[in-house]
Amino acid sequence: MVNEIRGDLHARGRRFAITVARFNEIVTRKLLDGALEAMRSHDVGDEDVDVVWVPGAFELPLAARRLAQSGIYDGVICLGAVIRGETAHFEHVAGQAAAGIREAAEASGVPVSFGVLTTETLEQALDRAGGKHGNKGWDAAVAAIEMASLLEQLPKEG
Ligand code: INI
Repeated sequence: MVNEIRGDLHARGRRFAITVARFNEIVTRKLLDGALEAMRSHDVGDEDVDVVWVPGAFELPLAARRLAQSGIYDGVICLGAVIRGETAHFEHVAGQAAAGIREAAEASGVPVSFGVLTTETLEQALDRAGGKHGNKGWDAAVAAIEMASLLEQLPKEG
C-alpha cells in the first residue's frame, strides 16, 4: 500500500505573517482582505497573524525572507499586484518578486506562498482580487496553511 502524505487545513494555533505591497493598494488591500478572511475561516486567530507592508512587489522577498527565518511563523504569505499597463519594467518586478519569494521559502524551510497578481490591466487584477475570478489572496493564504501542515509531516532536513 502506497503511503500518501498531504497537508490538511486545520490551522488553529498556527502563526502566519502576511507581507503585502502598497503599490496598487486598491488591489492589494482586497488581496489582504481575502487572505485575512481565509485565515479566520480556518480558525487562525487575529492575534496569530502579523501584516507587514512593503513599498512594492519588488520588496516582498526581503521582508518574506526575514519573516520566514525568524522562526516565529508557520508560514508567510506574499501579496502584490504587478500590472503591465503601468510599467515598462513589469518583467523585472514580476520576475524578481517570484524568484525572490521562492528563494525565501527555500532558504528558510518555511512555506512562503505567492499571492502576486501579474496582469495586463487593472481590471484583470481586480477580477482576481475578490472579483469574478475569485481572490488570489485567499488562495495564497490557504496554500500556506496546507503547506504548514504538510511540512510538519515530512522528514526534517538532514
Ligand atoms: N510594484 C508593484 O508592486 N507593482 C507594480 O505594478 C509596479 N510597477 O508598475 O512598477 C511596482 N513597482 C515598484 C517596485 O515594486 C519597487 O517598489 C520599486 O522599484 C522600488 O524598489
